[in-house]
Amino acid sequence: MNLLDPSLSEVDPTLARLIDEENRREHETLRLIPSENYASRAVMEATGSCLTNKYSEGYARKRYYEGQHVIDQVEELAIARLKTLFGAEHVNVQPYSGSPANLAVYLAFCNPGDTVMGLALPAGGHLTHGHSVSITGRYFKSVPYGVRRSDGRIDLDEVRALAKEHRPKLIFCGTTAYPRQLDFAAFRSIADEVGAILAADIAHIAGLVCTGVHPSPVGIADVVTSTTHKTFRGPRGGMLFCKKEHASVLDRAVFPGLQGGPHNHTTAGIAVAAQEALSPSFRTYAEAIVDNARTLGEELVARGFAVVTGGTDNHLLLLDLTNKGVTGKVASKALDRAGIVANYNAVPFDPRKPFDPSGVRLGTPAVTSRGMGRDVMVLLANWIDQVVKEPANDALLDRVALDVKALCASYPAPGIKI
Ligand code: DSN
Repeated sequence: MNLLDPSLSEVDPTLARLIDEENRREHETLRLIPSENYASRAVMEATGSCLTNKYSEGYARKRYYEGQHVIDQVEELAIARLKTLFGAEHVNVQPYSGSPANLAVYLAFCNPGDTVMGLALPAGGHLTHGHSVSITGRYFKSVPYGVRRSDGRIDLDEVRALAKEHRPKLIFCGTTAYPRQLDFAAFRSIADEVGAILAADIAHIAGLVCTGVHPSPVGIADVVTSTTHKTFRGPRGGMLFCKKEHASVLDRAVFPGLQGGPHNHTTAGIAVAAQEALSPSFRTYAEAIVDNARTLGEELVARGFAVVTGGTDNHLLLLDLTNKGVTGKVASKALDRAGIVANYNAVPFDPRKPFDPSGVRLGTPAVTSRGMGRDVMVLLANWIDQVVKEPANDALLDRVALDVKALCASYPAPGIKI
C-alpha cells in the first residue's frame, strides 16, 4: 500500500479510533479546565493543512530556505491581524507555545544569574515565571511575590518592596490560577522605580484582552507574551507583542536563539483565530465567558463553597475545598467520572502538596464556546455540589454523567465531528 494516500482510518485505525474517542469525550463532557477551549473547524482546517510540510527558518522576506512565496504571506497576514486586534507595534508569531515565548523574554533581556520576579506558582503564577523546578528558577535568581492571605489578591506593596530590595532585571506579571484583573499600570510603575523590564503574560486572558473585556498591557509592558489556544481560541501556539525598540532583540531570541523553523500550519491557524477574534461576535463571546464564570462563582458561594478572592473578574474560579472535607484531587477525579472535567490545583498558602492540593480550578471558555449560559451554570453548580458532597457515590457519579451527556447533546461542540 502507498502509505501517503489512504485516510487515517485506513493507515492507522488504532490512532483513528483514539481520535474518535477524544472527539466523543469532548462532545459528551463539560470541559471546565480554564486553559482549554474548542478551536473552530476553520482553525483546525488551517492547522491540518499542507503548511505543515514547509520549512521557513527566518522571518518574512529574510528566510534561509527558498519556496517562501506563500509562507511569507501567511505569517504577514497573522501579524497584521494581531497588530490590529491588540494594537501592538511589533508581533512575533513563531514561539512554539507560551513557555518558549517566555523563555525568549529571558534570553532577550537577561543573563544567567540575573534576578527576576514573578508570581509564585502556588499563588497562581506559571512555571516559567521563575519557579524553582523550571529552567527559569534554575538559571536565574528568582524572587517570587505572592498574594495577600487576607483576600487572595496580588500584594502590590509586597511586589514593590521586593523589587526595591532585589532590583530585578525582569518582572513578570501574569497568572494561570488567579481570578482577578491585573493592574498592569501598577506593575509598570514598580518596574520603572527599579529599572526592570516588565513582561506581561496574558496566555489565559488574551481573548478577554483583545476584546477589551480585560484591560490590556500592550503599550504598558515592554513585552507581552501569550499562548494562542486558551480564551483566544486558536491552535496551540505562542505569540509575543512588544514595542518597536525591543523588536529585533526579541525576534533574535525566538529565532535563532531558541528555535529553528516556525510551525507554519500553526501560524495559519493563528491567522484564522485572529480573523475570528476581529468579528464583533467574539467580543460577545468574551463577555459571556466572564458572565458565566461570575454566575458559576455566585452559585457555588451560595452552596457554601470557599471561592478564592470571593469570586472572579475573568474566566476562572479557584475553589478551596478544605471546608468541604475533600481534597482537590479526590474532587476532580470524582467530577471527571461525572462528566465534569476540571483540574486539581493548589490554593494560596496551601498546606497540602502540589500533587494532592486543596483546590480545584474551574473555567468557562470551553462551555461558553458551546453557547451555554447562566442556566447551565446553575445546573453545573448543583452537580459540582452533589459530587463534592459524595465523591465516592458511584451511582450518583453515573447519574450526573448521564445528565451531563444529555445536556451536551443540545449544545454541539464546535469544530468537532462525531
Ligand atoms: N498555563 C497552564 C494552564 O493554565 O493550564 C498550562 O501551562
